[in-house]
Amino acid sequence: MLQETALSSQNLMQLEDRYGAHNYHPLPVVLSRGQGVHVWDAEGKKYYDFLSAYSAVNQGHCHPRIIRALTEQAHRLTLTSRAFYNDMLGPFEKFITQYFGYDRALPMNTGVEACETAVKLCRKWAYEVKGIPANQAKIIFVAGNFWGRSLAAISASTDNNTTRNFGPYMPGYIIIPYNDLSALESALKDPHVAGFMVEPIQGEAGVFVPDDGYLRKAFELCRQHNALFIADEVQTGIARTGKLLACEHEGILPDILVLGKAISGGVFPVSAVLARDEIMLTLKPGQHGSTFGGNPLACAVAMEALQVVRDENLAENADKLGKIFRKRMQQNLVEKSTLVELVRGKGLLNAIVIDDDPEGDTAWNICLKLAENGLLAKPTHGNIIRFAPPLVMTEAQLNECCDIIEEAVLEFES
Ligand code: IF1
Repeated sequence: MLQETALSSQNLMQLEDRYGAHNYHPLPVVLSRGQGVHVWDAEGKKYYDFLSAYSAVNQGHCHPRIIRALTEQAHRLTLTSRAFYNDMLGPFEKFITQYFGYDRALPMNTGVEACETAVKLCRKWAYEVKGIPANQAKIIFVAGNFWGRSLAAISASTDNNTTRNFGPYMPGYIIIPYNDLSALESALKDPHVAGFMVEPIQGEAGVFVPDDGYLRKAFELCRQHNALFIADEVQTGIARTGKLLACEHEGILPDILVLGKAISGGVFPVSAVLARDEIMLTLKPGQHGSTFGGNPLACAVAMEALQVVRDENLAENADKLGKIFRKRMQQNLVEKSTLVELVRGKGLLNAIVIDDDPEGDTAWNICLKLAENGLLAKPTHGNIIRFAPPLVMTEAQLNECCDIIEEAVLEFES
């Protein structure tokens, strides 16, 4: 095994190509170390990370406090299953419910599992509390949503590449346009609707920020129609958008909150669903679970990772740096270059849109240039480049990164 670490980036990419499934198209960079806002490749070249593992490493790579919590717990107890109690789960559940203001938490592992848990909980509540007839419950989703790769998740997808040749799909879903309150209002008139699940800012779709007031009004419409408002904050949560939760920008607390990614600082897969008693207590023993969900290692890591977010004021930092980032991109790219159509986002979840077809390769080539110049970002949907650095970045670092981005993009100006 030791000799594997000595392989070149080229060799390592060949190994993945030869022995792995071809379900990804990564940038040709092989990472072997990370610390804070930086990662290093197999040859030792240093980069700023502007993806943060899709917002999982908000606290920065290998945060010393989180790694210490991980290793200390790993030496003591890692997994018991939920067949027995463990001495970390209760403290974690108390901690996370108080942290976010809910009655109860249900820990899972990945984001998709937590989202699916939310869908199951919503259906259970629909039958046992709202009184929808058996097997008739419907859940509303919006076009462009992304919540993972399971069959239940892709059944809600409107992206052909995600869904094609994986049918048949899960019934009981209604898909409406995003950021469209009248579509929501008419969909909610169906008395069999149990809930509405939404990302406060659509991540995978290309960092789409809805109109101010959309989430608040959607929440109120759900309340009026006795449907649950479910927020998928797997990507937007944990300080990414400049508040602990993106829903806080609109002063709402979702009926069901779904968290993943950065609740562990990206150290370990941890996800959770939070809800009030009335919803969560519809689940009885044997009706949901997971071997790894709520394991002591995950609990120790997540408590420390959430504490770091608070102690290091990461929400405030994301808010401050995000404003600087968008201002610079607006002034130095959108207004000066014909290539960049716009910049959008909240906090440190941002994207620029390149004036090119979605099939074009300008955004990809810009990302290759950025990598060469020491900054890692990834295009999405062909012509959108997402910029989401770890939230532990300093203002000086952010300005240096803006220099790198501006310089690289302007080279493509024809
Ligand atoms: C991949 C993008 C991000 C998510 C929201 C649930 C999940 C995700 C809002 C599921 C996951 C990922 C997964 C990752 C790529 C990615 C992504 F590229 F698709 F656009 F983040 F922006 N809800 N997002 O964004 O969480 O089960 O993956 O832990 O490679 O599929 P998971």
